[in-house]
Amino acid sequence: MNKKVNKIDLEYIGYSDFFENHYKNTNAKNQILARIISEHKEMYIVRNEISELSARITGKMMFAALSREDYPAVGDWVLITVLDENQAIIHEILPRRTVLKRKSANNSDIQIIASNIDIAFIIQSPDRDYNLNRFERYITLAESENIKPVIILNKTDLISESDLDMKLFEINNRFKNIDIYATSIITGKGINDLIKSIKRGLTYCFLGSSGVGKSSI
Ligand SMILES: Nc1nc2c(ncn2[C@@H]2O[C@H](COP(=O)(O)OP(=O)(O)OP(=O)(O)O)[C@@H](O)[C@H]2O)c(=O)[nH]1
Ligand SMILES: [Mg+2]
Repeated sequence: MNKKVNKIDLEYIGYSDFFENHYKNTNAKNQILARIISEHKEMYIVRNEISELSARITGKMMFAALSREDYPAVGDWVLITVLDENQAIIHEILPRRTVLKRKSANNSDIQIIASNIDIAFIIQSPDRDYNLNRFERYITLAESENIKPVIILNKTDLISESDLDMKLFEINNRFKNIDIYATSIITGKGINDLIKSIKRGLTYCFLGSSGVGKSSI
């Protein structure tokens, strides 16, 4: 699984003083830093300066875990030891700077959507349950965690100029200090502006219903 990756600095994938201050206080002998980039059944993919590895948590961590929040989540900075060129062991999760959570389907446990996010792109499209209250719920979720919300109205090719103007007016009017991008992957509208807004070293996520264009963008 050791995917060939370019050597990078940890800052490039979001490492900052916040994590460094915690890292300094761990007694991490022989353990190195990595970031969780995806989660599979009891297995994680972690990334550091030089590689991507599959990783599992230690038995100790598993037995000590009281809830979902004690397990690694996508976005976490963790301390690992490397077993071989493909595998690593996760020993510890550094404190999370921000956490996006939701109640799981059966309402009994908290699910972590992602951690250590700086900016949330909150995306809707006119053909998929477009609704200002939905923007509001996601904005509240982000802001409650000190994550900066940014609105994307995608698939602008599906509506007329005047309908678009009206929607942008009502979004602007309701969410006064929030940046808004009107995009279309068909015409390319707004995509360059969106890309230009993205800053190296910050972590972004997309929040929105199925089919609004998160993967496409
Ligand atoms: N007309 C139009 N279609 C779009 C646009 N962006 C995405 N689509 C289409 O909308 C459909 C859904 O897009 P996805 O990117 O898969 O949506 P998603 O938000 O990732 O959906 P989930 O992964 O199910 O959450 C696809 O068929 C895309 O081609 C757009 O700007 N205009
Ligand atoms: Mg998708």
